[in-house]
Amino acid sequence: MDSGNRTKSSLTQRPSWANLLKHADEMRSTTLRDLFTNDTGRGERFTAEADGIFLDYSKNRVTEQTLQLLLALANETGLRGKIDAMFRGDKINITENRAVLHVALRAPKGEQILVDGKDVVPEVHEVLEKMSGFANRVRSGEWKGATGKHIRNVINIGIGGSDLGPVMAYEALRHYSDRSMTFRFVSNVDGTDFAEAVRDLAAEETLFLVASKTFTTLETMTNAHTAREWLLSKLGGDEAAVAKHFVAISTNAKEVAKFGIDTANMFGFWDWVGGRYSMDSAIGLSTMIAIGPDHFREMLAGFHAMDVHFRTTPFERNLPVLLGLLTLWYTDFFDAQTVAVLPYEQYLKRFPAYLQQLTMESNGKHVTLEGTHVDYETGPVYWGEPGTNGQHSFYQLIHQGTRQIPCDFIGFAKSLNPLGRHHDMLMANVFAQAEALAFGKTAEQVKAEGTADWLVPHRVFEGNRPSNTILAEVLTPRVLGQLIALYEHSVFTQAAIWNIDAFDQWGVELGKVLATKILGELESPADPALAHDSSTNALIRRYRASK
Ligand code: G6Q
Repeated sequence: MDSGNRTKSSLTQRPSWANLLKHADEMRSTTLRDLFTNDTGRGERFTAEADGIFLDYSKNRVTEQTLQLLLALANETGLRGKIDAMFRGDKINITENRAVLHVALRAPKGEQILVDGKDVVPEVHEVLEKMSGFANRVRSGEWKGATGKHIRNVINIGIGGSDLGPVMAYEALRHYSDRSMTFRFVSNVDGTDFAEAVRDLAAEETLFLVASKTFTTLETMTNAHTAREWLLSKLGGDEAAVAKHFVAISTNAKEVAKFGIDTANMFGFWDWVGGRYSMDSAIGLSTMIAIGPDHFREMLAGFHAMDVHFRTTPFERNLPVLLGLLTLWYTDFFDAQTVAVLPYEQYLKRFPAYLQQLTMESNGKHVTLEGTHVDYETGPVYWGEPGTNGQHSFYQLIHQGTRQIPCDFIGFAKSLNPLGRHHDMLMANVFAQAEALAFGKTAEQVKAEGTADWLVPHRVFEGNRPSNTILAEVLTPRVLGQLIALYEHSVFTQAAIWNIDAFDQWGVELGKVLATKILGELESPADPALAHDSSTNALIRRYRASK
């Protein structure tokens, strides 16, 4: 955006960048049809696999030369060293002076990861043990509410990184969850979210997990206080009930105690876990209660398997590196604005929404680590919906619109709910969509079907539209962990090359500050003196007049 007159960054001055620009020009006139015709083994060769996660990237507008140039760029920009720095616990989140160690959350016992000279792995396992004990007590009915009833309902109150992961994981792993329990997630400061979540629940059977790294987030604190009032109003006002119905997940013990939650019922994590990288920390307590500690550990093992793959596999066979490089290829050299993530698995219906935060909060940055404005595009917009639903809606634009939208199709060999021919039909659509996007349908083919001449252009599919196909055997907790880590490290790869800080999120601050100021103006009994722009002033007046 607006990069026309900027001085050239070190990235765009690199020889490999110049080579990629030149090569992209050549590739624009090559089609996937040609690439496949001229190389019949392509569909088998342009693939990679990591512990059962299979990536077919052959339907991308790339050749072996493209990959070599992208790998050269990764090497020139020091990707290897940057990966090592993250795993070593270096403070690579420079604007917040923090280490970035979500990988430590899934490190097996005995591994050593140092932050400021201290090994953090034992603490990770201590919290996991505490979570397991608690989850087992809730699941077995040993943990009782204030009136002696079993807990049947769990409500996670959190927002952003303290919500999107838990929601997504609950939906994704519902098959493995305790069906006698109800799980809900309240995030929005819109009171409707809370009201609808509790309207049919008995307070005496309800446990609130207040999930907030800082324990100061406006939405979460507002919802937590409302939950407290709701509970007390239903249980006769006895403050002692709070301890049985509220636990906290936070890094801020002081604020937790201030809220009235016993810090013995607090599950901690650390400032080296970013919100959007925290679903496998204590923030995942709702997931653990739903699926049980053993399944949760399986999920962690999946994350860890992908971490090891990312850290140790040569880049040309490294799934997150390949995925990251392909995204960068389209973003910077083909002017692609977005990436569509299309899971053909109903349980992954919240996966695209989860990835939106992971990718866009991480790589939505306009300055380099040195603070200079970039002269290249950074993070693309990620979006998507599960298939086959999307096919009957927005796929039209992907097939025949004017934009290039790289797609990630995600499919599984087996269904968790095998019903008649459903799964074959589902998977036939995955393969058909990727094929149609890549190869399209020519005017000759359309004509040969007897189509009237005037109608032919409408029915032509240009093809040449890139996609990845990611396949796994079946959606398990382990596979979910692998898939999330795959995208986490793809984001890392992109950020490393773009030389941006993928782990801060200053962009969300300004709106928060302004909202606090405006809230006072909306609630002030006397007409406030408004000093915003004329639009904001008028909107505030109109709201005050009609509220
Ligand atoms: C994530 C962001 C953000 C954060 C929420 C909730 O990386 O930092 O989405 O997770 O603002 O923050 P708390 O957990 O502190 O309430």
